Amino acid sequence: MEITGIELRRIAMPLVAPFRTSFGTETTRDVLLVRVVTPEAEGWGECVAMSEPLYSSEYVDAAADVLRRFLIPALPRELDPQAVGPALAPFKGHRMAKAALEAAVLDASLRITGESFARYLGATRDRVPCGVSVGIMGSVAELLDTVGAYVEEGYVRVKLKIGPGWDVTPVRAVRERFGEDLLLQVDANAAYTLADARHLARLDDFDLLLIEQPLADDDLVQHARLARSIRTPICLDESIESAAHAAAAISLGACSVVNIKPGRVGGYLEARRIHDLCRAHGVAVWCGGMLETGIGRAANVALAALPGFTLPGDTSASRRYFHTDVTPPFELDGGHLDVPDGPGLGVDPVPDVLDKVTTATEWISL
Ligand code: OSB
Ligand code: MG
Repeated sequence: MEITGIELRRIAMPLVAPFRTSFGTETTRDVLLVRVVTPEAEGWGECVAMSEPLYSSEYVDAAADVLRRFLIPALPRELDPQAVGPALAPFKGHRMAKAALEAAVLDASLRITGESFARYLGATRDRVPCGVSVGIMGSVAELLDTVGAYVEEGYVRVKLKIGPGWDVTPVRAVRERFGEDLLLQVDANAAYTLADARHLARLDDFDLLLIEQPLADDDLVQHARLARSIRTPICLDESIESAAHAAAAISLGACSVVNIKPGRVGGYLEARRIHDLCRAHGVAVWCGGMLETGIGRAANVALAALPGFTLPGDTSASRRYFHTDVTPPFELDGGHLDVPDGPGLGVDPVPDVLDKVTTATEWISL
């Protein structure tokens, strides 16, 4: 099956509430969607790059640029998901852009063969337990209200965003209010240095599942040192951009858990390789999120259904992010999301909704 063309579509999705991390505040999710068109089916991919290069070096305008200038021209015309990674490999980095293109090819191809993402990737479950990522708030009172509402909705695990000045106090308050049974973890988004090791060790009192990315992205050796000086397990997010990075982190002892985000690592196939590697080494993984719309969420939920995903992910329901999602909403049922089982992503964008949020489209003929 030949690809006839590719659409780059930019959408603006207002968030239900601002999302604050140690690196910035997001109020509208600026998303690049990739649509691969063939005579028989089309496929969608969501690029998880954010509007500014604060989480990683990628950002939406750069992703669109590298896609139109380099990645799309290098894409094999024949629709073959396995061929995408090798064809794009000569171009360094830009993993989020590559991941979106590969996901769209994969979706189109699976819609033709009738297989779901979950089945193709090797999922072993039909529903996945869901956690929620809670941003930095203006006050502890506001945080407790927000966490309380999520617990009420059924989320089985809570992740608190932390940073210098917002760590021990909010974590203690949440632990005291919601009790020792709440599955609780924190995410620093690289906001600390090894000089903060003694301070971070204070979090050991709160029986956290893990601390995510305490130190800088390129500090694997320092993460290994930190891992030896605190009891809380270290999970890496930003540091792991490939299976090779995961292998290095594991052999250094830099982490005992990995947050897998398909966009960050260049796609669902590389994400599966990281899953396989971690599973073989007894390293737990869970599926991270980048405030995706229903398009990216559908694929993430499929990935999260693989057997090595032994911890609840940041795969929250649509309403945690948006009043109106671009697909039919993902809804929590007893703290779980159902894994789509239709062909490809198993969900379709709703044309009217999509048109309303679209800010630009660009058609590239192949
Ligand atoms: O570090 O995991 C992160 C969102 C945007 C960028 C980075 C991160 C996050 C989240 C939210 O924590 C996860 C989600 O609910 O999608
Ligand atoms: Mg993170």
